[in-house]
Amino acid sequence: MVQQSISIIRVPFGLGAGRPGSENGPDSMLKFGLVKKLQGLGYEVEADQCIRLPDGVHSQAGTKMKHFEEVLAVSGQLGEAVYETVAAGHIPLVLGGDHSIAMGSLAGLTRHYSNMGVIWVDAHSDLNTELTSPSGNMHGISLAVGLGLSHIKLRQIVEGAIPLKPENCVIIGARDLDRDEKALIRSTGLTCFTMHEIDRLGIEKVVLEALRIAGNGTDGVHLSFDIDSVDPIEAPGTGTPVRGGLSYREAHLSLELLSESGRITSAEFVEVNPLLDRNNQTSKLAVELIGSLFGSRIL
Ligand code: 4U7
Ligand code: MN
Ligand code: MN
Ligand code: MN
Repeated sequence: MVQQSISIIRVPFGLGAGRPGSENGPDSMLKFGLVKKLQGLGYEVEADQCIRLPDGVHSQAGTKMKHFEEVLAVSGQLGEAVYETVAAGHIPLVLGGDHSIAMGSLAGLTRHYSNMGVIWVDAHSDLNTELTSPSGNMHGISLAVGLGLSHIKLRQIVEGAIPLKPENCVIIGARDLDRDEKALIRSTGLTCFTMHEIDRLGIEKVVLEALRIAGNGTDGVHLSFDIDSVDPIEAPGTGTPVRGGLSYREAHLSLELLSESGRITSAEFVEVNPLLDRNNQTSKLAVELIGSLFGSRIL
């Protein structure tokens, strides 16, 4: 991460998930010392941006994708804020909220970066579309939207936004993929390092390879970090936990390697759900992990 100023953008929005609580993620991460931590690492931190659902936006009951209108409204506002932030030369650090908000981040970022890579750390691939989604939850389609595979396009969210290229997108930590998501991974050629591959290759090799792919010829690399990538033993406070995830050490090492690379130009941390947490363990972990991404080290 280049030494500059960080602009935290809070997105207290959880309607893209199937259960409530992730809307409390941003306040919880701030409460457990995120700003102090980043300032202690030498950054100038601005934390006054907050994206709220505009009044009067409601989806029709009975449409297949739940809270479609609300997600698009929030994403539009977030996309503009992210675009303004990068255009002003600050590093956007987006705090979710559920993972549907990534549509907004990606829209704002691809308006600025003409060829952006993405590293998507998640137990899931978020590659359903409105046609394949088994749940109707918008947080399960955000990467598909980013890649231009859904009817929802990034340019509808932010004018001038462009789709991601699958050859510059990498998923790390996957262990719960739906049938149509697996088929999309095969047909698009997007790289997906499952937990199986992390077991076999080791997390260091996987992250360095991910950086090579997402960094190859790109003018920016966005990190989208879903806290459910981490094993539920360490991160129980999330709406869609899946056992067999990244260990505490693997999660930290991943973020340390991303930090050392100096290639990450924006990040979002999503799916922290304080209502489902145990002793705020997950919020505290998220703050620590963000610290690792921005250069916190043992010695
Ligand atoms: B998250 C799921 F069916 N694939 O589409 C779906 F298993 O942002 C889960 O990664 C999506 O947490 C999880 O609803 C979305 C389901
Ligand atoms: Mn996700
Ligand atoms: Mn997930
Ligand atoms: Mn989730």
